[in-house]
Amino acid sequence: MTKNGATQSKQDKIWEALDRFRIEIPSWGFANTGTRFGKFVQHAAATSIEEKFADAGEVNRLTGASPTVALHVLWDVPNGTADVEKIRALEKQHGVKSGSINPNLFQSQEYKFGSIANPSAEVRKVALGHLLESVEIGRALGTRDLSIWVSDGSNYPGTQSISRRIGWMEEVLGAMHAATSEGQRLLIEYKPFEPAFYHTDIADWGMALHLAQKVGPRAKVLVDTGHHYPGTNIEQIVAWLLYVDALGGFHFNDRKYADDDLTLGSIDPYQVFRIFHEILSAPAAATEGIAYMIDQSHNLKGKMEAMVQSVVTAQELFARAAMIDREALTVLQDECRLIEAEELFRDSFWTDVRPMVRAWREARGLPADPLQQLRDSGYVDRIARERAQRNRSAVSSYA
Ligand code: AOS
Ligand code: ZN
Ligand code: ZN
Ligand code: ZN
Repeated sequence: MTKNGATQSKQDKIWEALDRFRIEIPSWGFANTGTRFGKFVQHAAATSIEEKFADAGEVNRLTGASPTVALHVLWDVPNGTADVEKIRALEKQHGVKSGSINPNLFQSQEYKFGSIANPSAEVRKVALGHLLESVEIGRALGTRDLSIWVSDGSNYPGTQSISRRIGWMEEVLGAMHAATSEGQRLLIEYKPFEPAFYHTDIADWGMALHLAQKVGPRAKVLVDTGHHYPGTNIEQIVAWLLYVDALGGFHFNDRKYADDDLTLGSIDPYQVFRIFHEILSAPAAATEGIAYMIDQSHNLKGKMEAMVQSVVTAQELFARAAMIDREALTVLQDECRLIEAEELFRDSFWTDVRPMVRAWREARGLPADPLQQLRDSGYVDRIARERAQRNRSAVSSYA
């Protein structure tokens, strides 16, 4: 093939990949968050579901790749039932749809010693009630995924029965699964520690996979990239989950130390590239339903800017992974031509795809540079002004 021909086919691969790549953004990524040491309030942060939909809609308008927004039951849908009419109106107004439904099993005082793994049958019942409400919310809104993150665990050896808690979780999640309908899925997330520091009830992908397989066919595993010990080979976990048809989706974020929730690819973009490569190497049928979601918390960075950066970075890394000549790579792997295989792999990673992504954006009628467009539009200044004003009047009306 001529040099031009080769470039052409790379461009085709990239455009085709970008046309189908979508990543969900979390409503909580637009809200004020911080660490246990303090919260630095940003005037532009969203404080209501209306503002979160507005911000998510703006990110989607800029990137064309984030048409759904993850909702958090307690924070976005208080009282346990969705105001479907109101949410439908917001979806229409801002051009983004509701995405995964995220129950909250970690904030209520009742959950001090656990939610679905709590030794008290009473508390487990409360947790199940909340999960069933979440299933209902998902059904009412017509969304597919329910993302379950369980913060349960213990802080000191000997203080809880690790094994009995497994059975309790199986029971509750089994009952939740039984309540789901055909088009719904249960995504089970794992995390090694925090807030529990000795044992966490769903600590790794083995435990999440067991629960998913135990509770039923509509349950899958959710991989949050920040929820691994340093050095964990996450792409290998992804390859295994794909192999056993149990990969439900991702919470993307980056980390340097623990569950830092930094913007995707900010510390180790090569890892995201390697994850995408495993997905793109798997049979299409196994990867169709994968939910790509962002789970980040922007403490110091502007929320809108951070979200646009993340979506754009995801697109660029997906494009780079899509470029790999997988047929050629397979030959090199089979013949154990190690250096050539590695160089072929690295060549895609080191290719600056930004001009090609830019051309794709222009061809699709999207802003060529979403971050610049965000700046030029004055959106952040405007919401900062409006929301600061509104917060001031809210405060003074309390006085
Ligand atoms: C917590 O560490 C998990 O990443 C959760 O997925 C997520 O941050 C939470 O569900 C948001 O409510
Ligand atoms: Zn997560
Ligand atoms: Zn995380
Ligand atoms: Zn997390």
